[in-house]
Amino acid sequence: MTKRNPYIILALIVIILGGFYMVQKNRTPTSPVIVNPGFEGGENGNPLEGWETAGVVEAGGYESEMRLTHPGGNVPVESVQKLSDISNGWYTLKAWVSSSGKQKDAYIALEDCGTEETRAAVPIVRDKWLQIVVPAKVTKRTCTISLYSDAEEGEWVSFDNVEVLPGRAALTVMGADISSLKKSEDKGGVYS
Ligand SMILES: [Ca+2]
Repeated sequence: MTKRNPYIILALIVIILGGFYMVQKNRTPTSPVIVNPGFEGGENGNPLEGWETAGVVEAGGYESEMRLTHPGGNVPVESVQKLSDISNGWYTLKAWVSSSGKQKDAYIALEDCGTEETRAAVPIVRDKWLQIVVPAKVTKRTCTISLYSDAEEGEWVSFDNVEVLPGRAALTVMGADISSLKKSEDKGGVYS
């Protein structure tokens, strides 16, 4: 045992901790936790747990029991859920959507993320589930998921299986207008 050993051990500890720090720093952000992302109900039995919404939960979800539905009416309906304490960086919001096909306006959005709000329109396709996606860059460690629809009485827009994943989706149909979505659907295209 020479007296240099303590220094060697100290140097090793510094190297190991430094490496650990680098790994932590460069780690890809994890997926933010969304409460009740599929509207199958929370632990307390509230079917809308986690969401601030004037929508309703009803049967007939995407590959599941339940879905969130925005009924049409005099005022638009918005459902939101705020994600707090997330790492800054790019995220992509994904949701399965379906509608009566006559909405005036409907979209999924990421807002209040520190950058400009981004949206993806719910395609005008009747009674068919489609997955739409939209990315946003988070710069203030929070971001709000918004599901929005404006439709006449008797019409409806549904949402299910909401996800937010780290990374930026690279999609050609992203933000495309409805006519091009319809065209790409006719060609057998998918939206995610
Ligand atoms: Ca569901």
